[in-house]
Amino acid sequence: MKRVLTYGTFDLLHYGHIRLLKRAKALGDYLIVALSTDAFNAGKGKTAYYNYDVRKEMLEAIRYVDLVIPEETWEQKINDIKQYHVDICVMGGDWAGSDRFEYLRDYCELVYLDRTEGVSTTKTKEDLHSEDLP
Ligand code: C2G
Repeated sequence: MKRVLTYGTFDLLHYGHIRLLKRAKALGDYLIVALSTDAFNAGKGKTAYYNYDVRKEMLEAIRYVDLVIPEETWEQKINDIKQYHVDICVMGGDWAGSDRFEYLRDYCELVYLDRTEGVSTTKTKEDLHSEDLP
């Protein structure tokens, strides 16, 4: 059984997230999502629209996702890989080459997948605040 791990906030879930999760799952047999907690996001100066419990509930409803665990620190990744016997860590291309992930190559395969263009949580928020919505 090939086990895949990915990290993210997955706020205001959209098709870019879904396509990432679908492709991540296709790389193995079991997909673990380490979901940023509200406290971890606060540490990044981010506040998700939906809280952790709701974001977790939505991810668990996705057919590609087998397990959701909390992402509480930047430093937990090696422990996650060992604890869950992860074979592949997958992230979107915006993280390609990042020091936050490159060191994981010593512990598992690391794969960056192209982001889905034209959609993001930030863009959704900006569009909804826009005066010239149709
Ligand atoms: N993503 C994507 N296409 C988009 C938007 C997002 O492929 N249009 C991917 C991102 O590259 C990421 C995943 O979907 O791999 C989740 O996106 P975010 O919730 O924005 O994740 P992020 O805030 O980058 O959190 O420790 C790492 C962080 O937890 C990553």
